[in-house]
Amino acid sequence: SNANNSKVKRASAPTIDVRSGMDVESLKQAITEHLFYQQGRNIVNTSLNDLYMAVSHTVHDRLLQHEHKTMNAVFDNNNVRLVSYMSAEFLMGPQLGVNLIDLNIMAEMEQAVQELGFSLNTIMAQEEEPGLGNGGLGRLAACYIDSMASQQIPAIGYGIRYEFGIFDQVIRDGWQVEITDKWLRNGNPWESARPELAVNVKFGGHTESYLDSNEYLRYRWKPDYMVTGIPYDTPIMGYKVPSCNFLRLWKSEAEESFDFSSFNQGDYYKAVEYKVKSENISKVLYPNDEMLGGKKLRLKQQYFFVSCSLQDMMNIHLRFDGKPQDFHKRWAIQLNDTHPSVAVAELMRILVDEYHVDWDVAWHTTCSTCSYTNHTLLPEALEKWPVGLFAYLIPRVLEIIFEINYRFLKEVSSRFPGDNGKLSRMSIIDESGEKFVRMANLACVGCCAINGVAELHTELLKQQILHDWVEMFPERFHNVTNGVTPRRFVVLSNPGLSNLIIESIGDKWPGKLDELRKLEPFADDAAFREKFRSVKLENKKILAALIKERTGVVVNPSSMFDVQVKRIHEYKRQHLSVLHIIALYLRIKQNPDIDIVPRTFIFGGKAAPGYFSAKLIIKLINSVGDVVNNDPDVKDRLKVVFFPDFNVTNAQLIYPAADLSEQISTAGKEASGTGNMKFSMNGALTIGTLDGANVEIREEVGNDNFFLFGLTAAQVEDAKRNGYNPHFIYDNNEELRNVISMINSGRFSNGDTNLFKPITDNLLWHDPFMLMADFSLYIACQDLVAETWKNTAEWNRMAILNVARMGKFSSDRSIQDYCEKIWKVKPFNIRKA
Ligand code: AZC
Repeated sequence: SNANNSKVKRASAPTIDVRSGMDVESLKQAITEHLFYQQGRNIVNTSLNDLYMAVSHTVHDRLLQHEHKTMNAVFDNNNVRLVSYMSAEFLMGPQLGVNLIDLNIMAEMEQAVQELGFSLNTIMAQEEEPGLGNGGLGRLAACYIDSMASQQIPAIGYGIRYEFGIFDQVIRDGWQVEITDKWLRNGNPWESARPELAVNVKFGGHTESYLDSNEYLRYRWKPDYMVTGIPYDTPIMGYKVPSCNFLRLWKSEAEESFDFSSFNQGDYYKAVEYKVKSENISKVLYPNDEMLGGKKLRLKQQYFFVSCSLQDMMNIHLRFDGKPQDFHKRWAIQLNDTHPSVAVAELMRILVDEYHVDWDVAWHTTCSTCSYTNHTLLPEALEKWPVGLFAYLIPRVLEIIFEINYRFLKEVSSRFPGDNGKLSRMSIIDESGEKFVRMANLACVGCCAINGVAELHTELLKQQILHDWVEMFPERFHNVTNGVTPRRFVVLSNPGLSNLIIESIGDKWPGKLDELRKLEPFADDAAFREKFRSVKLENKKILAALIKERTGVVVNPSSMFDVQVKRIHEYKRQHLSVLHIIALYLRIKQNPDIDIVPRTFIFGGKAAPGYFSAKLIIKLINSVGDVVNNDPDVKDRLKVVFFPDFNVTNAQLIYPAADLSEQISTAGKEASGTGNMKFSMNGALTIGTLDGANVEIREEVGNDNFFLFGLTAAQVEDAKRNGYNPHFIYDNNEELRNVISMINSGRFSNGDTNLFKPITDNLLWHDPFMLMADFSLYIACQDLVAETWKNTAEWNRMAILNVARMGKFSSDRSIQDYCEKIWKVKPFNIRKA
């Protein structure tokens, strides 16, 4: 009755709540106050960045309220198992937009900002994204912490607060140039430092044994020096639920700012050097994707963040009144690839050395806590570290690894007597030459679950690199197919499509993506198809303007946008698409009046700074673009664009504007791919091989709605076994010969016939990724794509069906799989707690 009365009577202004109010007036007031009290500015003299900071702080306040309530509810409940997602990379992307969506205040904030005289889009564009990851692996971690919050799974993401994230890419004269990513330069409104939760990590020195008060033989580590880890927390809000988790990233600092002994001896430089050395650990993200570094600093980073995180988790566990050996009842750790796999040994060290838990009990605890996700079959990505480096940096951890290995190999010999091959393959130590610690083996020994990231990938893992492990521990193996968050990659990135879907089937789908099935009937509705087409066209116009601004190239928004964006790598075969472009160009040159579907080829992606071939592929794309884009015979029917600095911010503008998604890796090489999912969700059709998650995407959308080509993984292996001869294929395919000759003629390199030789020679004489074998199949499939494009109704029908059938690829589903198969964790509803 009271509520009824207030409805009728409320004539006066609503009460303003600056810290948590979600209405327009409260938001306006909060922004104005933050602007003044944190940035020292007024609305009339504010810079765009100050305004961005004030808006973000306003949102951050609201997140903190939810985080506080969530953590109180979780910590009040002694039976909750938490997930610890450990990852050296979190490719977060900009935070403001998704947080507004999760809090469900996008419209209110838009209005608040507008009434203050600004535009929310401009403010959002001001954000410098935290690019703390390389590619798929780091972005997956970001999608998963989003979905864990949305599924109300209590979880902490643990990683490194790199001062410099992935480099910014600029293109000069067609070549990639790397620029330092100073993402923190204008301040980061989303994080809070928690110096009171700092922990110390040991490095160097030696170990010694001693007898404890019960006369037990124990070991202790006398380090050379210690480094302090300071945690920085970022709230991770669930989508339209009250749960809010957080990401905890560690920054390294010197344990004391001065080493007084050195200082007293007059060696001031040495004292400061120690400070620099400590701070260097979290300085910069290594930019290698799918390539092991072998660098000392990289191993220090790994051990640093793993040790900080485990100590922090133990502190939390003890605060719950847990016993050290019950650690696994409190925590489920997911190791994102082998980068954090030293956790297996470090957790043993903490339990055995610091809490004096018996080895066997500690081993049970450790194995029950940890699980490992593998992300690649590429042999060059399997991490191994020289034993000498381990001994030098973390001697006690190496001793523990030796002990784990000794006990494990005894078990292998008793299970497979006389099988020495197995022993040497499964040993954590590679003793075939210089000795190495094999991180994947350490992970497989110490984890109760091991998973691949797509069905095909998991099968190939079991058949190939982890075959011995399946024989030993079949029950440990699982598949969890990757997923992506539709909040960021549809709702935020593609408002036009989102609104169209909401008009048609309601607004439940972003949190329950299977609902998209209800769109299926609309594929046959001409009026809907027309609206769908016009949303896509609007997105393409936005991207076209951006392309003009960033590259100077003018593209036609009604041409087919044929897009390949991902890290540049030979196995991903960006150069296969280049061969196709040149084939089309040749067709035009041979017959300028040929009827050809206008296409805009858009590439984007970074190459590892030391990866020569990948950088040359970037140069090739730009060089082909220079010729094709400016040849009057082409009459603007083909355009080639290299969109510089592909990152999450740019990705959000590219996926919604794509017509065709290129997923053309050599079958068996791409573990899953996740860009493939983002494209389909935004209504692009895929041209792809039977690789990674493409297989499952095709299964879901239907064979007729997917352009398949190329050898299968099994055929690739067969061809290799039977002596693959790329030159033979070249000799027998005229179009292919003409394409390669055109490159070698210097046509794309101002007459320089050597520039691209490394690429063409490699294709003709080695071709490890089988471009020659797939060339004619790819061209034929692209011709079919062009034919289909001519039938607009049919194309859009297929595209709508793609959107409608993408439910499986929400990261919410992936997280549900992890919870059921691996973590044995259930959603924790804080309202009911
Ligand atoms: C990637 C895989 O290449 C990609 O196929 C997969 O989708 C993604 O992980 C997420 O599982 N691997 C990496 O990015 N690997 C590294 C070391 O960066």
